[in-house]
Amino acid sequence: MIDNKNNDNIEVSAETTLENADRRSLFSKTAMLGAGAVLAPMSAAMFSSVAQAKRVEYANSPVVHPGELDEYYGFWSGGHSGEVRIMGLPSMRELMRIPVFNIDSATGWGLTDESKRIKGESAHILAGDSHHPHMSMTDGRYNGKYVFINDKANSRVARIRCDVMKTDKMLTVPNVQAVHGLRVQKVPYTKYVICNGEFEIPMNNDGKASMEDVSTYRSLFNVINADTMEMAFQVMVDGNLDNTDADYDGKYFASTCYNSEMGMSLGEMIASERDHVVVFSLARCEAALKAGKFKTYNGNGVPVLDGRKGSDLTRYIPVPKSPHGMNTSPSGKYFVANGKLSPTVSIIAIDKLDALFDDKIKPRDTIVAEPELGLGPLHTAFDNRGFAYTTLFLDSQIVKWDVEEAIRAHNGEKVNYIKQKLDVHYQPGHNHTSQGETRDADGKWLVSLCKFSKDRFLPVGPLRPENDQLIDISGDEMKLVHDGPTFAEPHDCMIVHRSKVKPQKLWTRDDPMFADTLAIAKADGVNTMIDNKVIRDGNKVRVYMTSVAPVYGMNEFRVKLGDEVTVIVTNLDMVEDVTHGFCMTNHGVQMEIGPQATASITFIANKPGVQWYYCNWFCHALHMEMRGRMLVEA
Ligand code: K7E
Ligand code: CUA
Repeated sequence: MIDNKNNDNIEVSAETTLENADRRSLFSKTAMLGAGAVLAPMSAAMFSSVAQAKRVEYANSPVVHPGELDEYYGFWSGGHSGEVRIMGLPSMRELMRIPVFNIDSATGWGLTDESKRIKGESAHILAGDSHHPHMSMTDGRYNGKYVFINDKANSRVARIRCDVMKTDKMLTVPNVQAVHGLRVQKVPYTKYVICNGEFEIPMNNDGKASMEDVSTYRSLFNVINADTMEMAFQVMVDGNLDNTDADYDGKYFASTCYNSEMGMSLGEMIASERDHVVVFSLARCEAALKAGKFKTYNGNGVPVLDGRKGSDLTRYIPVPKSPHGMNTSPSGKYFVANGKLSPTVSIIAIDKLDALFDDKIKPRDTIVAEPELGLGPLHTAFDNRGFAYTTLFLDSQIVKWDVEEAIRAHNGEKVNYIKQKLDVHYQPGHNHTSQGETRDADGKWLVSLCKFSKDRFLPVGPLRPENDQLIDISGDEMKLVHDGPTFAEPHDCMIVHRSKVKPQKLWTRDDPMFADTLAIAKADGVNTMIDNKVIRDGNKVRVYMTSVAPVYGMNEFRVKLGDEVTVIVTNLDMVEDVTHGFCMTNHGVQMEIGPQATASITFIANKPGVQWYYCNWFCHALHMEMRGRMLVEA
């Protein structure tokens, strides 16, 4: 828990606006030219030269004109909206929403048969809390295949296919509660997705084991096979787990722990001066797994390795109390644990971890600096010039600092490693640089995901948007260039150059997303590309229809009251962007059918009489006429 102690006393004067911030820097430059100039009234010519100077001052242009395309894809978590959003950068335009853990009436996500199959055992859960979207990598670089994201609320991890930008797998992680920090293995490729079980629970959490004896509670580190999206193994730890990241050698994962006390109340959780970072050796974990050195719990058969203190699978590095973010520098040299309650970050030298695991050095010997940055450091991002950018939640600032200089200062040299502090608005959580979690960090853009927007936008009632701010980091100084209101609550994001992502324009006819539906059609003897047919199977009715703008292949079909009706629509349009919908009026039935896709939805025909269905995705001048009747016999 962080006390927003400066919420109330933040003065939002004109000083904090972009224009005035620039004017402020202009004044200081003018002052260097001569004090007299500062006092002279500004002429129109001077103003226009200010505008000129401002234009050239941005090495990066944040302006994307109408019709122009952005240079980067941003993948934003939707927080407790449960979704993922695709942003264009630098325009900060929202390009698309990908429903994941939420339900979505536009696309039918969570309603269609296909999405329910993907959601599997958690299909009945209609809510989620997405935090950390991260793309699959090859050799420490984004490979454009998948984005993975966690659902803290329901302990799930989902995978999004980047060729179609749809969720294609979902897994409920067993034996844990609240899956929080999530990252991917970076090197040699994303074989594993790693994520943290945050809340501590009894290992056999069946209500029969003691629920009072807190010493039996555990948190688990979770390793998921990225390809199959099945559990590979879990590692039991001491303390709880918060955020995590992987190295660039394919050897180590590191996670922060804010509750080494295993406290059950706030006071207990923040009692000790130090918590820790736990480092996992992948090779040792895989060897233990192979050797069968694991147990299983709750009857699910998932192997759980013992990585508690004293185990050779892990090492515990004490750091100042209640660390939060964990970020690997793109040089591959450091893990940075962000202090949260401590004004410091702890820099762990990854090249010392071999010695630590061989017990040649002590855990604290891996810490090469613990620079003091400001109040409430939560997350750190990096550029390609050796600078790090850390969010200061309590100070409402981003601090830019030099990693190597911080290490030199730690070794006694007199260097000021802090380069700049930039006000952001307000209370930033995550930040992210363009490609900054990969070897391709390019030092162009930084996004600060601010939790509060307060006075930055027109008031919209007690519930306000968050504020995602775009900052140009390409020059010597960070420059705030854009305020972007967002709905609850992008925790984290990632920024990928557009050259890495190659989305399809149409669906492929045998796409795995609806392969099961096509198999059912085949068993019914239906060719979905041609046939418009009703198949009765007891009280189950399958209605197959095609769609070509602006008509369905079937104007009407007849069922009996109480039938379980599955409508399977195939969109025969081959034209980019001609998406059809299917909506059964008064039945809560809605879905999207993309060009060349097949989609299906199942419901009970529980209303007698004439029931109209219609296309709810605008597809044609005669889109209103794209409708038909379900005749329900009483
Ligand atoms: Cu810092 Cu869930 Cu990544 Cu939010 S966590 S800020
Ligand atoms: Cu088809 Cu609207």
